Amino acid sequence: MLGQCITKNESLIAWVKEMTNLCQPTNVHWCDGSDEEYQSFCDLMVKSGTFTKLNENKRPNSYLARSHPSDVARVEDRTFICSKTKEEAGPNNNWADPDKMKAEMLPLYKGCMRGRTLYVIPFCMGPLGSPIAKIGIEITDSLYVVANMRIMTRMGKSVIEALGEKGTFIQCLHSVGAPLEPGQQDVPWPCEPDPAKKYIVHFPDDPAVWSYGSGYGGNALLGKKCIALRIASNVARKEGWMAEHMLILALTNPAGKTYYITAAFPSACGKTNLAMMMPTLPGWKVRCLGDDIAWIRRGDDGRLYAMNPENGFFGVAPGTSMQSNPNAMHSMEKNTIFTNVVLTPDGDVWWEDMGVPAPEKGIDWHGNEWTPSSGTKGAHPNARFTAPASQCPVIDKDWENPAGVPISAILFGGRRPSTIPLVNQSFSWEHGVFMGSAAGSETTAAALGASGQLRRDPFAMLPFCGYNMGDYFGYWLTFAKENRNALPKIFFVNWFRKTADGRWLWPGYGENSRVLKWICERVEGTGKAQETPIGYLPTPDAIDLSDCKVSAEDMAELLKVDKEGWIKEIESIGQNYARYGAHLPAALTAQLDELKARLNK
Ligand code: SAT
Ligand code: MN
Repeated sequence: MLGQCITKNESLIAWVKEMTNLCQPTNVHWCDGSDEEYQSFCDLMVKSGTFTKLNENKRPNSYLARSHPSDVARVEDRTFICSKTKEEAGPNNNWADPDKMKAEMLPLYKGCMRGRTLYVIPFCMGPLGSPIAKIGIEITDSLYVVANMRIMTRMGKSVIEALGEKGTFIQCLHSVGAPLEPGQQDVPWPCEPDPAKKYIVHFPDDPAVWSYGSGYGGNALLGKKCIALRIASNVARKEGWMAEHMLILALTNPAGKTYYITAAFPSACGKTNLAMMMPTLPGWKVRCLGDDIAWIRRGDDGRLYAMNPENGFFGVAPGTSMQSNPNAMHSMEKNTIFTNVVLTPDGDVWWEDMGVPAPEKGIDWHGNEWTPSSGTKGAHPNARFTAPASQCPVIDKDWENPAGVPISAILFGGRRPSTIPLVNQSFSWEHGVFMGSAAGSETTAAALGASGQLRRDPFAMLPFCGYNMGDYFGYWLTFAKENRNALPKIFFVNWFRKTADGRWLWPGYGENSRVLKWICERVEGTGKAQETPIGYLPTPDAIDLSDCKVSAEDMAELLKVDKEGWIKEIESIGQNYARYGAHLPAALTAQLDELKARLNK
C-alpha cells in the first residue's frame, strides 16, 4: 500500500498513509531523486503522451509538454491565504476560514487519485544544510510536477536523510483533480478544466499548502511561489528574515570589485534577463545567483545577505533569444522541460521572438499543425522552460553558499510605459520602502486575466505576500531600526518607457549594465546625481553612454520628472494605500505627503 517507503520519520509515514487513504491512489511511489528514476518518469510520460522527447542531437535529454488550454498560468483569483482571520490575510489576498476551507476541499480530494500513482516528493528549498533551508514534502498525482520539482528544488533521498527520524516538514498536497475510472483512457494533461474549480490554498498557521485542479507552474510546483514566498513570508516575519520575489546577481566592475544586487520585478518583467545579463559595457561582468526568489537575512555585520532557495529556472520562453538572453539559451541546451512552445519538424523547439526564423511548419502549443502565417501564436505567451540553474554559463560560484551574499543595492521595478524614470535612487530606507510599496506594472500573461493593464504590485509581491501587505510594509520599515548604514541602497528602475507613438526609449537587456554601473557608483558615493522631488536622479552626463545609440533627447525624457504624471501617480498610490486601512504604516503616508509637497513646491 505504501510503496517502497524510504523514511523512518513517523510523522511523515503517518501523513502519507492518511493522504493515501483520502486520495485512494492505485500505487504509491516515494521519489529518491536519482537519475534513473528521472529517466524512467520521462519515459513513462513519453508513453502516455504528456512528454514529447526532443531530438537528442539537438536538445539532449529534453522534453516538450503541452498543457490543457485552460491550464496555462497562475490562477490568482483561486489562490487563498487561510489564516485565522481575514484581517491577517489582508486585502491583498483571498481569504477563507481554514476549517471551512478544509471542509470544502476534503471531499474534492476523496478518491481524487483513483487509477493514478501518488508520488511522494521530498524537497528542500535552499541548499541542504543551510540554517534557513526549509524541507517540504509534496504529495502529487502528476509526473509532470515530479519531473519539474526535480529540476526546481533539491529533491529525493538526500532530503529524506536531512529530515531524519524526527525532523519536521511542510505538508504540500497536490492533485490535478482528474481520477481515472476503470478502463478510462488518460489524457496527456489531466486537470480540472474549469478555472473556477481550481484551488491554490495556503494554511500559514499549520503551515501547509493544498492545491487542487491545476498542473501548471506556480499552481502545482509547490516549493516555488506557495512555499518559498507565501508560506515563507509568514515564517520569515516570525523569524526575523525576508522572503522576496527577487533575482540575485553579482556584478563585477573592470577593477575586479563585486557588488551583489537583488531586484524585485513582477512575473514576466525580465528578472531572468537581468539576472544573467551580458553587459555591453566593456570590462563589466554579471554572474547569476537566482532569477526569481531571494531569502534574505541580516548578517552579524548588520548587512543583508541573500540566498536563492531554488535549484532551477522556470523562465518565460517567448522573447528569450541569443540577443535578449544568451545565458538563458545556453542554460536550456539540455536536460530541460519545455511547456507550451512550438515543436519544429526536426524535433526541436521554437517560440515567438526566439531570434531565429520560425519553422515553415510546426506543431503549436495546442498540438495543432501551425505555420507562421496561421495568424495565431505558436507558443503560449506564458510558455516556459524548466532548466537546472547549474547549467547557466554565468552561475555564480556562491549561488549555493548557505550564508548567502551581502547585498549592496535593492532594485524595484515594473513595466511602466510613462512617468517612471529609467532609474531613481531613494533618499533613505523609508523612502525606498515607499518606492517598493508604490510599485506598479502592466499585467502580463504569467497570471490568468487581461494583460497590459496597470496594477499596483507592491514589492512585486502582490500575488505572493502570504499576509496583510500593510503589515509587510511595516515589517520592511523595521529593518532600519538598527544598523541603518549597513543596509543596501534602494533604487527604482524602469526599462520599459515608450514614446507616445509606442517606440521604446531605452534599449534594455545588456544596455541595462549602464544603469547598474551608475547604481554601483552611487553605492560607492561617487555617482553624480541631482536631488529631485521624486529621488536622486542621474545628472544628464552621469550614465555611461559610450558606444550607446540612445540620443540625448531620449535620455532627457528617460530622466525627467514628469510633474503631471507624478500627480496622477500620487493619486493612484494613495488609492491603493487606502486598501490597507489601519495596517498602512504612518511612515508611508508621511512619505506620500512629503512627495506631494516636494512636487508642488
Ligand atoms: O507560474 S509561476 O508562478 O511559477 C511563474 C510566475 O508567475 O512567476
Ligand atoms: Mn516569479
